[in-house]
Amino acid sequence: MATTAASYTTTPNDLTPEAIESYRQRGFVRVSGVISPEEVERFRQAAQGLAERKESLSKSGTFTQLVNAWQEDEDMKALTLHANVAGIAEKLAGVPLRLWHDQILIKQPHNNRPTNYHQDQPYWPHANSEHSISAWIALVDVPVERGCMTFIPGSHSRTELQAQNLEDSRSLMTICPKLEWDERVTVPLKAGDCTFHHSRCAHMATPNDTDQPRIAHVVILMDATTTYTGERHVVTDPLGLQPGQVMEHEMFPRVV
Ligand SMILES: O=C(O)CCC(=O)C(=O)O
Repeated sequence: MATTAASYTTTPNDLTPEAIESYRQRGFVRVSGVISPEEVERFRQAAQGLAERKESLSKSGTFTQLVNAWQEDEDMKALTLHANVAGIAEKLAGVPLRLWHDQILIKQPHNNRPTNYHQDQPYWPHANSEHSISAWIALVDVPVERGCMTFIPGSHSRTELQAQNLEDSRSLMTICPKLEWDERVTVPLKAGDCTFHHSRCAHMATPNDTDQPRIAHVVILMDATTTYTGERHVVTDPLGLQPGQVMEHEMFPRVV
């Protein structure tokens, strides 16, 4: 399906210096219309189809989690490597990026479980990656009641924190009590809109209290210079990477 740049509300060229500055100061930004309405329909169907064929990595009930969907489905590959999403991400990050991994995250209706506060970076076997960024793309309308994201502005400056326990709603605030009193910003999205967040920006997602599934696709990009630490991770474990090597591999293509 041919899609022209004109059908996107926001392209890399539309990003204002204020939006880029806001992302760098706060660690997240909302960007509208990163994919077209036709693409929303195509990618939503692809995500739902893959969820019927593939087992969820997460068994917690928080969400159905399908990691590296781009390896299993051509339509999901088109979304994960989408030039508009990657172009905006690279402008926000300000450095060349490569794919780390993607994940479809579906919160089932009335799942009754928030995604607890955490930073992403502490779970990853990465060094030399100061600018990693996630594009959280809504494939359905996501009002607050369907499981949208909430961010703690400025928390991406906390680079010293250990990995948080996702099963414990108090974990992040126990590790870093100061964050308890910081502002929190909740960001509902229309289908086709996206939040971009820095990998150290603390965030959570509300439960899905509606009758419709919440379907999001997250494209996670890392600095092109990222090196592998050797720590265990489901994405890198099968690849035979050497600790210290730059993460140049066909699983981690450059995206722009
Ligand atoms: O969508 C969610 O429930 C959480 C997403 C998340 O934690 C992330 O994209 O880093």
